[in-house]
Amino acid sequence: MKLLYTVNSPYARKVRIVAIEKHIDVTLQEVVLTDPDCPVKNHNPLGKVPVLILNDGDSLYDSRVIVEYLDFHTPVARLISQDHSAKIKVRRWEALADGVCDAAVSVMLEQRKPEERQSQANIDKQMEKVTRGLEVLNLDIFKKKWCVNETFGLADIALGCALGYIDFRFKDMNWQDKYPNLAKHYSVLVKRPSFKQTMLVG
Ligand SMILES: N[C@@H](CCC(=O)N[C@@H](CS)C(=O)NCC(=O)O)C(=O)O
Repeated sequence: MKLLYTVNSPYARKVRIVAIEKHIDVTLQEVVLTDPDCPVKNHNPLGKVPVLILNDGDSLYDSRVIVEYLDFHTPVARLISQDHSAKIKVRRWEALADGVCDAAVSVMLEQRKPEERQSQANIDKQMEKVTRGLEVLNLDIFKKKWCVNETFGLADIALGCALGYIDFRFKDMNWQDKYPNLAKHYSVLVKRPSFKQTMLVG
């Protein structure tokens, strides 16, 4: 199996952490999305990372499908509960964490445009999604050791990747002071080797 990824994609990081936690051997191929020869579009018509290329040449996307595939691939260290109601809770945490990343990525892309073409209204709208999302995640994690069923799992990984991305892109927003429950959870997650090995860089 080969994973096409970029080092600073929070979605690709989620997949890499899942593979590490489950001890699944995945060959990593870093790509540059702006490169005209970037192979991603040959495997995902949407042109987005992560993409998992299976040994038979078939490809899987997006990150939510890939993590489900990997979790089923081996029963070692289950990250998504088999119980339906717990699984729905896990997927909801993931949806909100990924949604915070979607909004944060939109802000970053808007801010990269030449200043005269930037839309402050769009930046504000996307930042509101980030802050509303973080507020709800902060309330939901209150007094919990792990997100779902008192067990480390995909919900914690998705949350950790979203917080890592916010920390990486918006250092000066002081999210750790504003959302202390999230800060506490993050401080536990970043001690795991899977998080340490996949720190965002740049
Ligand atoms: N929902 C997708 C989001 C993937 C995504 O947006 N990836 C970004 C990198 S962080 C990307 O490839 N962007 C390139 C583009 O949109 O053309 C997932 O969970 O995999």
